[in-house]
Amino acid sequence: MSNWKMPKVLPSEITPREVYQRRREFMRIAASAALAAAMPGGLFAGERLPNLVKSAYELPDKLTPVGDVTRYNNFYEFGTDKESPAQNAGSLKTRPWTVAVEGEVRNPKVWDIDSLMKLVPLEERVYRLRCVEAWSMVIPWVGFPLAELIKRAEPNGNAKFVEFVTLNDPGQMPGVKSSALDWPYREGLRMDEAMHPLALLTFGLYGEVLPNQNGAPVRIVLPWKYGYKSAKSIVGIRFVEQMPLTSWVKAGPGEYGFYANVNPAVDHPRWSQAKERRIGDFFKRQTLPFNGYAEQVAQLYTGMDLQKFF
Ligand SMILES: Nc1nc2c(c(=O)[nH]1)N[C@H]1C(S)=C(S)[C@@H](COP(=O)(O)O)O[C@H]1N2
Ligand SMILES: [Mo]
Repeated sequence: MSNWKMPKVLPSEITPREVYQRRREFMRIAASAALAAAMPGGLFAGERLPNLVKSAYELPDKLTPVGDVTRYNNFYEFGTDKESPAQNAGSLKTRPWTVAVEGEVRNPKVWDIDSLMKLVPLEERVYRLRCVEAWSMVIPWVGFPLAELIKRAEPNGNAKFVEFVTLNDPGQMPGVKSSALDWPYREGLRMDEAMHPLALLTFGLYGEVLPNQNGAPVRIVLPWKYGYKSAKSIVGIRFVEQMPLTSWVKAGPGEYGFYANVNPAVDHPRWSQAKERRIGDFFKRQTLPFNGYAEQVAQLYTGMDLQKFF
């Protein structure tokens, strides 16, 4: 190491600092993508999504490297360890795939996934994802507002909630043989939450189709809520009158609420929710109310006791 010399001209001296940093960020992402592609189990499908619309949603946060996004997951149908989904989700068959839109709507329809993806132009939006386990990531998701699909379904007056039902196939999903959760994994939203423009029906990340472990071929992303609300590998979207009993509420009603809005003031009974560790960071950071999206979504909850409706 002793004969190693500092290069005379640092890249930071010959390019504007911003360009240099952006290039470094790009190289870091490219490196982790290459690494992920080299890993077994098809970690990153590598299938580009065409004609992406650049979103108006900007975030100052640094992106989480794709290798972390695709190798540190929660997807209990493929095992409960963070590494299990990347190792086991290769067995998920994402074609043919349909999503049944049904219940209290004027236009029920079984959508083929490829038509659903073309409903409106796909957008890339960088959203934070905050898990209830107090880690977080920043991911460039690709999709369109769930509201676009809901509008076409024309919910009737009885539709007060939306329920998401996900695939439950023991042949493809080794984890559903265990009783870790009540399968199929179910999630839900109140109608006004589901119609919010930040609720994203998601088909990809980092410009490519969703890797299986991230919920291929279609999932929900709700950036102001804990990650468990963002149901993966959806096969049904049901409009219902009663608040759906979701898998996590059923598993532990004292620990997991229906609303699950990110709230540093309401602790999980077994740990604090005041701070989070951004994956890749050493130091923890303060968790923001509604995961930093309070300005956009807080008005959905005015008058509600958020200690009670957690
Ligand atoms: N079907 C299904 N969807 C799911 C889960 C799951 O176990 N099964 N886990 C949830 C949890 S707890 C989190 S934090 C996010 C994780 O998404 P990611 O692995 O893409 O980061 O997915 C959510 N969606
Ligand atoms: Mo989570």
